[in-house]
Amino acid sequence: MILFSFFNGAVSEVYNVGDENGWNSEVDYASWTAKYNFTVGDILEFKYNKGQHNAFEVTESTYRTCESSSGVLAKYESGEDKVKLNESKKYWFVCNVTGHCLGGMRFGIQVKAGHNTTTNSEPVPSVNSACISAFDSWSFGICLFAFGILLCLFS
Ligand SMILES: [Cu+2]
Repeated sequence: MILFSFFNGAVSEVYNVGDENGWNSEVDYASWTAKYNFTVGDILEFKYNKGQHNAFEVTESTYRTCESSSGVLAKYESGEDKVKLNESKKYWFVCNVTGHCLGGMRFGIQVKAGHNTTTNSEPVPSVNSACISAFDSWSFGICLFAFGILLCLFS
């Protein structure tokens, strides 16, 4: 069960946004996103020079207008931002530095439910049963040990 959870955890992918080019004005993000299938549990990593860019998760209308006075869902500004894709939905990202969104630093991706969705409901019961079975064999060992001492004492 532990191995099973571990295996499923290892399946999630980390996508470096823009691949080796990173997150900047020179990349065509429409063709970058077209290369991959994003699944719930995957991680997007935005790499850029802190302060020169940022990554905002926004609504679709904010993505279309690049007008970020509203519709901002999350802000990432560290320069090495890891964004976990927790939901099966359409995600929209823009750079909020003036002119960058209109200049092409924006993309939308469809995140599909997949292998990880079934595991999301799984970990609690599987960990519990793993603990219970571990405890059972442990206490069984103690019983054997105690029984062995008793045998020694009375023989
Ligand atoms: Cu930018």
